[in-house]
Amino acid sequence: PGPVGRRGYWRTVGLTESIISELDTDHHFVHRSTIPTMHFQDSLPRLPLPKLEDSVKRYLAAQKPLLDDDQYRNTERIAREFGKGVGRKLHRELVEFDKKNKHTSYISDPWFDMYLCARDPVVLNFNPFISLNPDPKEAYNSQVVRATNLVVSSIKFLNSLKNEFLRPDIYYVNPKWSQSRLFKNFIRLLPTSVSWYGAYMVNAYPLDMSQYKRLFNSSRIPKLNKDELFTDERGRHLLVMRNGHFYVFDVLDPIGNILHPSEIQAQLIYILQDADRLPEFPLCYLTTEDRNTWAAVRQQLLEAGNEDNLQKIDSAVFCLCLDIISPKNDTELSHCMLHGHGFNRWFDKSFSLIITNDGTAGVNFEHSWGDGVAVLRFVNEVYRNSTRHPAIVPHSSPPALSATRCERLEFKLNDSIQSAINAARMKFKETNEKLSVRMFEFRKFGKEFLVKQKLSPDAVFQLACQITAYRQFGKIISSYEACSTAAFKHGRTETIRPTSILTKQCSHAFVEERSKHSVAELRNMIDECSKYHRRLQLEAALGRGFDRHLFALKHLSVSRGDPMPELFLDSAYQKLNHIILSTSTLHSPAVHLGGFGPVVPDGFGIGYNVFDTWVGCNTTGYLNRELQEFLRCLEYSLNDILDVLEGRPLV
Ligand code: BUJ
Repeated sequence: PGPVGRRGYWRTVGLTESIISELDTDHHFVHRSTIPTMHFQDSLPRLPLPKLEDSVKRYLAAQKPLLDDDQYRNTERIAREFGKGVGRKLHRELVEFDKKNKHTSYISDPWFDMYLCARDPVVLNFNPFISLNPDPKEAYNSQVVRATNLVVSSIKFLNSLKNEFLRPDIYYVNPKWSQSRLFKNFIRLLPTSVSWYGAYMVNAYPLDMSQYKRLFNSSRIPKLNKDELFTDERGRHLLVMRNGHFYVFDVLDPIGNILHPSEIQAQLIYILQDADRLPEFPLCYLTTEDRNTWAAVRQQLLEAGNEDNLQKIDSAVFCLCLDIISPKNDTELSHCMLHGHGFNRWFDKSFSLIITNDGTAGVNFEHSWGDGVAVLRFVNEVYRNSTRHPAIVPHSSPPALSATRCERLEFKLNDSIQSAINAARMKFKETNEKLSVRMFEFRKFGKEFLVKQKLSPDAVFQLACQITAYRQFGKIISSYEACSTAAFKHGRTETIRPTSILTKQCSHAFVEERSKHSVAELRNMIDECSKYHRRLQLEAALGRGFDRHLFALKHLSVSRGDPMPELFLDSAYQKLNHIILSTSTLHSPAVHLGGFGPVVPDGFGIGYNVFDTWVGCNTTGYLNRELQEFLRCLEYSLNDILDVLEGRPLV
């Protein structure tokens, strides 16, 4: 798909500017930005390619705490040889490639490949979820009212995006500029080739918006060995799932008018009544399969005459899942949003908006096309719009349905497809039964306290995890914190490695040498860890990590069919990339919870946030006992840190 150009969508449907301006803002858009959505895209800075010697240095610094002296010496030798030999050659080629591809970043293609070539099921292994706070007005939280309002707001978001009315993502160092008319009007007049520099002059950093073109009307298509991403901007229909049945109806007319909200409500009510029982062979389970299995069955589905239906699923604006369950607590909610029962999700859809029976909403998203920044922006806007400008009010009565606009998709399933669905269902059930989800809350301090202590809240949480892992496993383990590189054109993410020599020393002191150090010494260790973590965070956000660079070099070597360089065969490299603690954080007034699965069978997935006055995390893992123990130790570590920060010795 081509990029969404200014007015691009409307031109494809043959609209003139005058008709567009007649579309009333409140009813069709989430807002109308002065600065066009894609205004900065042409002049965004490019993701820097670090110097090879810097990446080797950073790699070794991340390896050091994980290895004993002999192992480190060996890994150091291998890395240095790589830096002088084969790595240098690969790096030079990568630099050349990067120079010739100024429209993108060096990591974009390799990162798409990383996702699309992975053969594990997307559910649990890749798709994260973000769940929304309830609508503050109690009565707006019934399933149909919430679903209708969120669907309307989502389509307004889509309209805003397609018409370039959506405000560009900008990171403001000084947020006062975000409100300033002068700033917006000045920036708007700058040509797109220099607009980024205008923002930069006032310390505002526009972010890459390229991922948004795959937010709507998009699906991941399973293919043998490498999946594909599919987008059809012409799709005007919504896919609704209920009890494993598929329904589609148009939510937009050809000129971009949103179907009247009461009509949308009426369609949803019809669907709730119509889908009263599960189909015998719920097709959705196939999207929980490993990708090659699913690719083969999808081929059979096409051959059995289901092409039109699959096309409707893939091109739908997005997928709305109307669930029959009402989760009793956050753990159940997490299970529901992360994987559900499997029969009422199309996990390949770019995102699914899930509404439970009690009106709780969340988004489960496929990860290959984009990252948390884009999805969080979408969640924030639809939450805000649906709560401030709800399209329908509770108890509003929808028009009586004379003829339903919605089509139920009926699939032709032969014996072989039916047994594939049964097999997928069994596998899915087995895997899910093994997954534990555990919530954790620590109420004794939060961001406010830590900032007063001149510490980075994120660093303190990460340090607490390091101390915890050391206490639990008696050693340092490989850890990962996701960091966005959306400040660069086609940037994705970089890894922050929260393990360092400093966190190792600190963990050792907190676990093994509790009475050996004075409170002042311990406090000093925390300060040093915080400073170092801040530096790693900044470096990662500026594209100066080592993970993506080495990954791109490895990708280049593999794609050329070269023998694998020793660096990537080194068991220490593999250990570093066997991520036991996989962590990610986000903060937003719209978000209630978020989470993702562990990335290795013996690891934990840790979604966390340091709130103003408390610390919370939502953790997942296949090893239930270990996960429980981890959280018990985490509480211990946070209490220890609090003791030291308040001047009490460790006992
Ligand atoms: O690193 C990457 O390239 C992408 C990562 C991959 N991984 C998840 C494996 C780290 N993807 C993301 O980071 C996106 C994750 C989106 C969900 C984040 C959840 C954060 C939860 C915050 C709220 C927790 C509050 C708990 C309260 C009890």
